[in-house]
Amino acid sequence: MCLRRFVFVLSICLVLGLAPGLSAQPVVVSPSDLADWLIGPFGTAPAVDFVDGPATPPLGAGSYETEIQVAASKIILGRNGYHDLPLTDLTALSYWTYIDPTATNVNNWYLNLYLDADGDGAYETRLDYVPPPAQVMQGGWQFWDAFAGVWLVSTGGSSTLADFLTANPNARINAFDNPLALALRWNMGDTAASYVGFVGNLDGVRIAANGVGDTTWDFERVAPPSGAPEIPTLSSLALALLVLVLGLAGLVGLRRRTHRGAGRSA
Ligand SMILES: [Ca+2]
Ligand SMILES: [Ca+2]
Repeated sequence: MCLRRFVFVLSICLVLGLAPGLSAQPVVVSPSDLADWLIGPFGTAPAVDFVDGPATPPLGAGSYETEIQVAASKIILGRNGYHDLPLTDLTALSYWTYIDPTATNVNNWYLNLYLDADGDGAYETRLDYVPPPAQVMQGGWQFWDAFAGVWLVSTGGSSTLADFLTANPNARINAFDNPLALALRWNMGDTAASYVGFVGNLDGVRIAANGVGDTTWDFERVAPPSGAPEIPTLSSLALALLVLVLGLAGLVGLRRRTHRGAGRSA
């Protein structure tokens, strides 16, 4: 393979070499700027905080942590802005979680999606995505592709989003069922005791939809200074490496031309 072709192929690989579930333009969510996230307790407020770490989060240096200490304690992180969106326009929905090694409860962050299943403007169905318990581990970040996963259906049974759309082609996201009008919301905790003992984190939440955009939110204890670039993501590191490779390729080409020129003039 000639050098030019090698550089081209490497460029494509590097640019496409993003970690799963990370769009190219993450948005930081921090205590000083929640970036339109609505975060609040339900029942007894659990211990929650924006923290550094743990370990190496999928984006930036920090994440959002929750510890459930008593029954009927829950934290909700939600977004509006997706109300009335046809479900078929949703193209990605994923997040990363970490469960602390000391946690005595390994139930995980779960996601609610509120729907008008028949498209008549009235809510009637909620889908719940719960990371498969058999895949959950402690002490490491894990990626969950809710868009491709299996969801519990409030009206009965379980389904992937694709199968739900086949059965309900007019389904639209509908936020009217809950007081905060959050069509999409991540939850930790419950109205019962089933999450007591959980200690864990959330980061790298991605929602992509036609007509709305593709955004990954990066939860951080401290927002980057205004105007400062965020801590490099894999995509920006890939681009930096690409620039380095192109620069080296240019130097090699220049040396070859210089060498040939010297040979002809000798
Ligand atoms: Ca983060
Ligand atoms: Ca309806």
